[in-house]
Amino acid sequence: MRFDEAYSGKVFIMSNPSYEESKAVIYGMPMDWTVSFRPGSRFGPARIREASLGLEEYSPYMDKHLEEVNYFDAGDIPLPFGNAARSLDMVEEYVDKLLADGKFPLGLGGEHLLSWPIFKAMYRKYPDMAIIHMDAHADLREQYEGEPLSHSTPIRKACGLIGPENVYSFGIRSGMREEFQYAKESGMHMSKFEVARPLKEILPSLAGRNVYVTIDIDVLDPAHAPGTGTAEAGGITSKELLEAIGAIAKSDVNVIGADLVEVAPAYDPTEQTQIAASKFIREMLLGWVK
Ligand SMILES: [Mn+2]
Repeated sequence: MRFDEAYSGKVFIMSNPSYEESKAVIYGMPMDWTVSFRPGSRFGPARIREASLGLEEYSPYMDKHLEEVNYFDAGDIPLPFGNAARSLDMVEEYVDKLLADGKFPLGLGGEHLLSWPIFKAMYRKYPDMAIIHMDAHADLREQYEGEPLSHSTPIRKACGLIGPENVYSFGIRSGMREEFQYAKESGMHMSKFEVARPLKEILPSLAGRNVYVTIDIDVLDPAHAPGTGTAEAGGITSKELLEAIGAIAKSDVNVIGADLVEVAPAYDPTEQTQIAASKFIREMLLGWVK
């Protein structure tokens, strides 16, 4: 006999073993090839799954139990080390398949550039989509040291793809002057420093819209999430991020998919970063998969 994999720490807690029956699919993207500072987020997905073992399956925030959501954990996409372009193609192809099968894609990073191929796949299916982005960094660079495939560029690429007026960034507290200028002039929305309050103000205007949500764990203060490559002082609490996830769940937006990126476990011997991340994933499953 084999013991229950749903409680093994190898898959996210309480995952359904059947892909076919699942509504949502958790998939890992173990890539950190383009990061500008400290690598290590390739180990994020595995550590988040492991940390999920410590979670309660019931959420008092959502008043829901994980058994009420049918999700499958696909494991990690076997991305080729060092080859960013081919890794991104593989992610795009994989998310295309999830969408063709009617699944809600829930991605675990890995670095933030991985959201770019996901945006492209989502946009093919949902040409009216908007993006909600929570992050310490604007990620609005066109390139980093001449390299357009960098984890500092995905939101700029998103603006080019779906139109800056459909991109909503929150919690931003770091970037080049040009990135903040672009945010001001392009017509995108950018809330600096805060997340929950401005998000709650914006959500009514997104009612009925298809919205993809990308969360960079470094939106949190390093006190709450030190395990990340480009930690940035002055961030929000994990309580505020939970509040933001809850506000989206209670709103009238239609969440079409999400990712949580940039967890780099090696910088956090207390493991609190992945423990917090696993809780955010639980809340996203309970609140956003309808
Ligand atoms: Mn980012």
